Amino acid sequence: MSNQFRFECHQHCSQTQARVGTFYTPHGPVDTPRFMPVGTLANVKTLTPAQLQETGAQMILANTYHLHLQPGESIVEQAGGLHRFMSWSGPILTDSGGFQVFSLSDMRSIAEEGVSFRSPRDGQMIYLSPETSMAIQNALGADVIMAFDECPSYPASRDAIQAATERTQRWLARCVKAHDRSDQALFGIVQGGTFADLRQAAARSVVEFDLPGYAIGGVSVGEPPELIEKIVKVTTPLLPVHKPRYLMGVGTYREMVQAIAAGIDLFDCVIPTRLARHGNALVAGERWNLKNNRFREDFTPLDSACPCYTCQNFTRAYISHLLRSRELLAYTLLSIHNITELIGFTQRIRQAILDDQFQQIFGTWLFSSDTQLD
Ligand code: PRF
Ligand code: ZN
Repeated sequence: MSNQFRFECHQHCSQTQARVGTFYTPHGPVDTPRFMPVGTLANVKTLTPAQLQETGAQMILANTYHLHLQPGESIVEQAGGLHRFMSWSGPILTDSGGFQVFSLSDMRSIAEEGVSFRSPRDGQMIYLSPETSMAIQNALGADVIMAFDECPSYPASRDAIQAATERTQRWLARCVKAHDRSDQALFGIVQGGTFADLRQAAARSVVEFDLPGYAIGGVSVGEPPELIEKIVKVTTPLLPVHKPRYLMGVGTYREMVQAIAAGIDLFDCVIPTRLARHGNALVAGERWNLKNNRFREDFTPLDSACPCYTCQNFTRAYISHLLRSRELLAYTLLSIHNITELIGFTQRIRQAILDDQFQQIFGTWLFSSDTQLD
């Protein structure tokens, strides 16, 4: 298994902890650092796999929580697994359901054994635990599966964060035991809130499981954004150099640059597709709403430097017209651009690290604030 999921480090930045690598999976390599688009319900909203591939996407995400509720993992398994079900031949990662249960459901109970909640879909009671999450993810068949964790909300008391972090550790031991497929890589998740010592204790114990990759969870949950960098910086030095590192749920420009400088390799975020559904394009580091009057007669591409299908073929005026007319093509065109833009951003960072120009080119994003961790 270690060979199937090896992570090769090609280059280290001479001024930061940034690195360039390749993470190998049974469905192909992932060149890092890299942004991963989110395909919650076995599709990246409004895109066909061919369109998605053209954005530069390599590994994409899907969600245990959503797929368990609908259509249920047995249907995906009968289809031959997620790759065949959704016709995506590249690498796939499934999140464990932990985070989604805590953020999306009407909770019934959280106990040592697992979590019970009411399905927002039909009110049915659902139970998730380390064992059921592993069984579901084994059935879905993604290349990378995530440990079932407890992501504490922000703010919470130190005692509450410590309890959730320690439970996440005990749950990891159960995940490792229950995980049943050697062709799937199980990643552990470091929790610990904004407490440096809890993060470090969690990192030390997660690493003891000698897993094929590690994630940092529990960030971007409402804390001041400048704390993300601090959390990452106290955690990555304790993670092995030769394993991929994934910062969960982060995908804004500044946070990605800062996390890459601290040694993170993988990111995911719903931002590009969610912004698209609200009529927004990511251009020049800004969010533009294409419904705005100023675009009605603007016959230039969204971003004339962008290689995406949208920018090569359509104008701002056309996209503005589609949005005003509520035409569905608008969302496809904006999603293509936004995903291409964020993946391209991480690809430009990758090239800059290879050329040892990372600090020089992206240094303006690397301001450090004075806010301290607890
Ligand atoms: N845990 C899991 N998935 C996640 C998170 C987490 O803490 C986050 C936090 N930003 C996003 N997705 N399992
Ligand atoms: Zn574009």
